[in-house]
Amino acid sequence: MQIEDDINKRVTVVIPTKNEEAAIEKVIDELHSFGFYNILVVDGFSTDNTVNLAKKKGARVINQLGKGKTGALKTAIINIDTPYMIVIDGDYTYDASSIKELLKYSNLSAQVIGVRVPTSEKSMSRLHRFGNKVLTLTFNLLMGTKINDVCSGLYLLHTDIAKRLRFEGSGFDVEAEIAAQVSRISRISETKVNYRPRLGKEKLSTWKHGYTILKSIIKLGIKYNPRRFYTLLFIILLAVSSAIYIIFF
Ligand SMILES: Nc1nc2c(ncn2[C@@H]2O[C@H](COP(=O)(O)OP(=O)(O)OP(=O)(O)O)[C@@H](O)[C@H]2O)c(=O)[nH]1
Ligand SMILES: [Mg+2]
Repeated sequence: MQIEDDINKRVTVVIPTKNEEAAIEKVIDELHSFGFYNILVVDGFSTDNTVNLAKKKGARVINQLGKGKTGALKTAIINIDTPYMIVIDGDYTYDASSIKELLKYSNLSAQVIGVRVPTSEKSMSRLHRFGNKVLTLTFNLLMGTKINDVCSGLYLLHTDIAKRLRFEGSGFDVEAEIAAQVSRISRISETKVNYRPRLGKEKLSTWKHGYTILKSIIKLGIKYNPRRFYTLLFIILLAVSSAIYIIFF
């Protein structure tokens, strides 16, 4: 009991939700079973029963300010006073037992990312896996990082660092926006976590959202590591013009 009290004074578990009535109770139950009771559900004006179900399970529920998942996280950050926050999706894809793994690295880094290991083809299609690889590779190239899953929805943040972050995006690019800023001011650690099939209706369109996130990552590269971006651009242009010169002259 003492251990549980300690953990709940140190950690707030943030669940952004938008129409997750099929999953939210199971997510909260599972968090409870691992001793996490300090739960903040930030709802994006769900039109289903998500809010009532979360409240019934004893979670603190607030409405988000601003747009998309970014708005939800901005709202969470200003409402948290524990030293650490854990962000976890409300669709039952992440296993609450993984949070203890993230906490093992909390002294080492300002952010600890749960690198998704799909438990089956249903958790993540091949196309989705490939898309994630492309996004993470582009992020690493532009930011000079060595992250393995920049789009993961399960991560730990030091709240004091989170309160220093600034957000301009509005949706599914929020994870890249966080990692881009944290990588400039502190360290990021990672640990592998199971990724289960989601409960409830899928919201993400692999192509549409993948393309939007890719554009955001390029913008983040220009904003947070401009020297690296323009050096890479210079090298690419030099290589292309050299190739043209060799072929045609
Ligand atoms: N508060 C809030 N939460 C959101 C919003 N959009 C999505 N979410 C939640 O953010 C989490 C991640 O969104 P998902 O729809 O699961 O996105 P995903 O995991 O990338 O994609 P799929 O699971 O494949 O649909 C879930 O808990 C959603 O309910 C929003 O606009 N506001
Ligand atoms: Mg999901």
